[in-house]
Amino acid sequence: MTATVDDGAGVQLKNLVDGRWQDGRGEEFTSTNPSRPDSVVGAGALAGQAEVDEAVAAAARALPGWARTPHHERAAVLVRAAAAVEQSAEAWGYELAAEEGKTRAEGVGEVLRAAQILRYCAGEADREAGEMYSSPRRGERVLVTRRPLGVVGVITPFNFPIAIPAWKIAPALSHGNTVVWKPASLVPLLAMRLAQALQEAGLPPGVLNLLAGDGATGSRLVDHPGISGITFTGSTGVGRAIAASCAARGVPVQAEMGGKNPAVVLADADLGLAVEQVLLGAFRSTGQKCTATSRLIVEDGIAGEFLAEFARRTQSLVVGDAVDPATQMGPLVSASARATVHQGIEDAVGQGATPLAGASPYPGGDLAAGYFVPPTVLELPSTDLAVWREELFGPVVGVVRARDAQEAFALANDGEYGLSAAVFTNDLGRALESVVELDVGILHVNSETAGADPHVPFGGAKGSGYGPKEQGRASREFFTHTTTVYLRGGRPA
Ligand code: UN1
Repeated sequence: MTATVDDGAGVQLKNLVDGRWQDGRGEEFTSTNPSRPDSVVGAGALAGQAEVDEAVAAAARALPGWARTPHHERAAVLVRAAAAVEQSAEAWGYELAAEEGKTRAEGVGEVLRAAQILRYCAGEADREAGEMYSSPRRGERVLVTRRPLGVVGVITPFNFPIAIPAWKIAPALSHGNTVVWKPASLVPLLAMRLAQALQEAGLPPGVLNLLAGDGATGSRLVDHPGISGITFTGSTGVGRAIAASCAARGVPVQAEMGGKNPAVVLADADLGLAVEQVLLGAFRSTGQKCTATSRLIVEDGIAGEFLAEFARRTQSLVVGDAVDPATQMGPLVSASARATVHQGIEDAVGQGATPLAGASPYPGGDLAAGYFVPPTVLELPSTDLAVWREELFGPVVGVVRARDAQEAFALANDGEYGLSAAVFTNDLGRALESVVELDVGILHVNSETAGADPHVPFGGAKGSGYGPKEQGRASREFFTHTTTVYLRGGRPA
């Protein structure tokens, strides 16, 4: 019988190298359920250093064949994988909730999103086209065509165990690259599920290689001379270190990093809508999204009314086991994440922040046994506090009040990140003003800060992003490079 995430021993984890599923040769490890930390979800062994070399070598061998495979055939693999992923949405959504801690509904939604991304990228492969230019010289045309980057190293975070890998791996494959993928070691099971779906959909051996690993595995991959590019999502510190190391060797990097995303609620906003949306932005996925709302800027005139309702709704969120359908917010992913968030709240309160909701750790019972932190709203005495400036990656929102829209936009821009922002207003002029004023990669007018559609660019300004953006046509800028072909033929000039 096949093991399940609820058996106790966990699902047996394997690596994929050169088309073969094999046990890792490094340290043994397990992934556990953050709602019930004594329950093992997956068990296996990390890839050793030699396996990184083997996987890169396999990807390099597979590259010429895959790069020359017609786009339509590459697309067909992604379409078949999308169907398999979609069919598994309920089962894998459950596993995702058990492994990562987001709610089951969010888990199922994320698996479906991965299927949607695979389909979108298949369509892009089918639409692949070059450009033809005229030439200043007689008898000549100039063709611009695209070639794959090569062997791409893919390093993905724990918080979207299948959607983020899909939006990196699918465009890599559709554009003819081969991949060595190291997912976060906290979520190896969902990584294995996606790799299995792609493999079974007909990828030739070596086109996609999966290695369970830790930071050392990631470094080995980043520094590997056989890698032609790295796409990474994670913290700004790690992203910048990767960018520096790759820049020294002239290797392109696509890094999607931290966020400290503001929601700005202006006095003319629909307050009911704003409360709903800020709740989603702040507390879905337990705030563990680089796009989560962690700063709230409220215009003075409506601050009292808005904050009272927002705090009331925050307190009434149902926090519990991620797989329980009644749960509205699950746990954080790990004990260390919980300790960091607790510390961040304690420091803020110590520096004069006023809790409007949450803040105190759960005293006992199931919530204290799991990695749960109450959804927390803190009104801040100043914008100097770390909770306003630094990414905490948890269900914590810092609030400040603004005199008017101008001050609100200035507060929103204050800081080193620029991933996403939300502005709540019914005034078109102010909405348009926010488009000009806010230095962000993603702006939501009257919707929450999180979310990313597969057909439009995703990525941030300032410390939030480095290199070409992800998703949509934008991802082509990273996963391909152009060859400009001067074509002279016919009668000489
Ligand atoms: C989303 O907002 O739905 O790591 C996606 C992250 C982002 C993805 C956010 N790269 O949270």
